[in-house]
Amino acid sequence: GGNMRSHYKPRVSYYYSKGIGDYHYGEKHPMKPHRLALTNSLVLGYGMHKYMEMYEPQRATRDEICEFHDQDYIDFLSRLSSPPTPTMVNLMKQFNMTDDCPAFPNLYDFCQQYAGASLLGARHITSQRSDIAVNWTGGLHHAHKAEASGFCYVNDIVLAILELLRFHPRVLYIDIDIHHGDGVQEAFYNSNRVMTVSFHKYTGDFFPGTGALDETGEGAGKHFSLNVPLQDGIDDYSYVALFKNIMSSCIESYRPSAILLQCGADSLGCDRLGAFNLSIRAHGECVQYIKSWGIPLMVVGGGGYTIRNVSRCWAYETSVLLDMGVNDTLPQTSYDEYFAPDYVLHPPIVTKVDNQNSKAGLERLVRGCREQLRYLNG
Ligand code: TV7
Ligand code: CA
Ligand code: ZN
Repeated sequence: GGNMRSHYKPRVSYYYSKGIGDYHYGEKHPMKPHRLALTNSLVLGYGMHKYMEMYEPQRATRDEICEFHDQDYIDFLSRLSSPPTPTMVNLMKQFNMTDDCPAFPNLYDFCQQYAGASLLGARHITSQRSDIAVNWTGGLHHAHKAEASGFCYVNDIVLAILELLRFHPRVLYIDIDIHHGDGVQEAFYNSNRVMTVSFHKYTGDFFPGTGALDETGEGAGKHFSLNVPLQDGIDDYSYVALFKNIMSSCIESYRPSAILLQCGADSLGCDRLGAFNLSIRAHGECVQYIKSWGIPLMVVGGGGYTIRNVSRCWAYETSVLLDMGVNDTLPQTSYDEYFAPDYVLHPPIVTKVDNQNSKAGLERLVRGCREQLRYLNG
C-alpha cells in the first residue's frame, strides 16, 4: 500500500504552451481553452513554479501523432482552412467535425501543442527524469483513430501511453472525468499491457453512451478494461470511498509500473455539463491517493466547463502533487474577476442534483468490480 509514501516529495515537471488559452471552439461552445490560462496563472501566482521543472514543449509532429491516428485524418486536420472548400466540407462529415467538434481557427496547432506536452511528459517519465509529469492542457480522451469526438481531435492520452509502453511493461490508465474515457479504452481494448479504468456518469443518453460494467476488454485484453458507471449527484464521501476501494484492489492486482491519471474537472459539483457533486478537496483526494502509491505518474486535464472551478481544482491538485500546502486565499492574478466574490481556492459547492446513487447500488458496483479484478491474479 502507499500510505507510508503518501507525503513523499517527488520530482514534478509541468508542461504549458504559452498562448494555448487563446484558442476558441466558438461562441456558444462549452469547451473553453481559456481555463488553461486561468489554471496556469493560479499555479504561478501560488509560486508553484519554484518547486517544479517548467517546460514549454514543442508541437507534436505529424509522425508522432500518426503513431496512433490515421494519416488521412491527420492530413485533413492539418490542411483545414477557413472558409472550407467543398471537398473539405465532405471530409468534415466523414471525420465527425460537427457542432461538438467544430473546425475552429488554428485547430491543428492547438492539437499539436497539447499532444506535444503529453508526449514530452511521458518521455520524462520513461527516462526517469521526473516522478510526476503534469499537463493540464491534455486529457482529450474521446478522440478516435480516424474521427474527432466529444470536443477531442487528437488523443494525447493514447500517444502518451504508447510512449510509456516503450519502457513500461504495464500501464494503468485512470479517468475521473464525468464522461466515459471511450477513446482510450477502445485503443487498448485488446491489450493486457494497458488497464483502463473510468469512473463516469452512465444513464440514458449521457455522452458517449459507452462504459457499462460489462465492457471488460477482448482477446488478450479480456478483464483489462474496468468501468464504474454512476448516477447523478454522487457526493464526496461515496465517491472517494468507492475510488479508493476500487483503485487499491486494481493497483494491487495489476501492479502497474506507470500510471496515467486523467483529471477531468466536470465531475465537480456546479459543472456546466456535469451532474456530480464533488468538491475540489474530494477530487484532489483521488489525486493524492494515486500519488501515495509512489508509482511513476503522469497527470492530465480533460473536461471541466465551469472554468473558475476547473482552474481552482487543477491549481489545487498541482499543490497536492508537490505536497505543498497553499493558502485558501487565492493569489492576485490578471483574472481576478473570475474568482469573485470570495477569491478562495475552496468555494462552497452548492448541491445541484440529488444523489441518485443508493448505498446498495454502490455496494453492488464494488462487488462487480472486485469480481472482475479477481481474474487479473489468475
Ligand atoms: C473531455 N454535451 C468532453 C465531453 C464531450 C461531451 C455534449 C454538448 C454541447 C455542445 C455544444 C454546445 C453543448 C450545452 C454537451 C449528442 C449531441 C448533443 C451539439 C449541440 N452546447 C470531455 C459531448 C456531448 C456545441 N455531445 O469528456 C456547440 O451543451 O451529447 C453530445 C452529442 C449531438 C451534438 N449536440 C449535443 O469532457 C474533454 N455536447 C453549444 C455549441
Ligand atoms: Ca471518466
Ligand atoms: Zn468530460
